[in-house]
Amino acid sequence: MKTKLLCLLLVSLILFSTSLIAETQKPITVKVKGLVCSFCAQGIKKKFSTFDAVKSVQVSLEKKTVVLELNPDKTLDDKTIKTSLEQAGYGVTRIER
Ligand SMILES: [Cu+2]
Repeated sequence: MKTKLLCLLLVSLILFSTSLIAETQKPITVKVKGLVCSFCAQGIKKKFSTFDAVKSVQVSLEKKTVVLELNPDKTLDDKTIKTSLEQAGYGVTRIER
């Protein structure tokens, strides 16, 4: 009886996770000016982590990019991204979606 319940739980968990994958949005790539060291990267990561819509933040010092992965059904407009980075002292050269 217990095994059956556990099995049901596992199946629903798998179904749930696949539906999440299906809804995953295309990440936003932001080209950032002034992004030079790991402190910048940490600060930017921290900043975007506070956003409800942001699932994950990846910063590349080599490419000078910030890649934002959004949560399903959430949006983040260019203006918000640009303002946040400018307030932190960086410039935005391009936002790719
Ligand atoms: Cu820095």
